[in-house]
Amino acid sequence: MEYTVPIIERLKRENGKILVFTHENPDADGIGSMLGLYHFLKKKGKNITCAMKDNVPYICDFLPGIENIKKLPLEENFDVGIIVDAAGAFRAGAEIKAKEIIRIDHHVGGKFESIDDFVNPYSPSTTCLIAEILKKWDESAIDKNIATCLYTGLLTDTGSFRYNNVTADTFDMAKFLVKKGADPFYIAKMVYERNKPNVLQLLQKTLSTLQIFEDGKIAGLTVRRTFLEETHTTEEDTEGFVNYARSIDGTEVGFILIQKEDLITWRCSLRGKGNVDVQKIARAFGGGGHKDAAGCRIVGKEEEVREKLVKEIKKALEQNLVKTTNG
Ligand SMILES: [Mn+2]
Repeated sequence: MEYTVPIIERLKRENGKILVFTHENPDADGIGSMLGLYHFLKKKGKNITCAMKDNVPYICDFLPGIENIKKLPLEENFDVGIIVDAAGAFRAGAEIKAKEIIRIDHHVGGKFESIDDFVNPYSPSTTCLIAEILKKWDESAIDKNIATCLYTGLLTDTGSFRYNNVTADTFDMAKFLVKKGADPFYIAKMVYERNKPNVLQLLQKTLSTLQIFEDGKIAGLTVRRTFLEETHTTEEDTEGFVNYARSIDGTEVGFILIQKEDLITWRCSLRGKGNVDVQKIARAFGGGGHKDAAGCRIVGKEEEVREKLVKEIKKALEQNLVKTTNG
């Protein structure tokens, strides 16, 4: 049966100025989604701009079209703004001047922006959702550049096809994008094998802070501002560090605390191994995310912040224990 997708019909009709944007502290899924959509809409003759608040993380600097990304906030007024890979336009971290906002995303919950939103929390990446939209709109317009942007988000948001968001459909999508020109070896090399020596030094300092709680069920790492200064690195360089906490044998929840510039705000990333819903822990502190990957911000002294967080993780572990014993 033929069906229509509201966001496609909406964008086909739009002849005004379109802004595609993503969340602050952007990752490869946000940027890949933004650029994939940007290239496609440009091909369709649309007046399209893409922008985000922060700098491009260097792992994304190879993505085709990366030089076209503008910096938020923009003075310009747009007819429609499309927020990708975020729970709402508020996640942009900057003012957006658009008459209307539409959201394309795979986060749990989040803000309803428009009747034309395209949201599926079961999708492994937002680039997967973009690929579905573009495939349905005009499969033949998906070229190597678009496929490269979309495959990169799929690769990183699935942890290289290792996370529990991976299904048979994920590989179908990967196959589709590779057939369209994405080069898995090249992309993996660009994303994972361009470490800078000072980033490894930052990792070394970070690993030395490893703390284990609850007989190894919880593992935590800390990045103090001084580490960044001493190694001449930035917060973006801590991307993926939290996975070392999760990777420990027997760990259920891994977390990392990253000290912000003001020294009293801590950005916290949480990673689960399938048994604990870390999104609920993040939500207790006003954050959000997915079942196995979530984040929040906590204000306070380092020890106090860690204590509060560990207490909340323990609570989640206990609740999970009750659930499993009750079947
Ligand atoms: Mn994502």
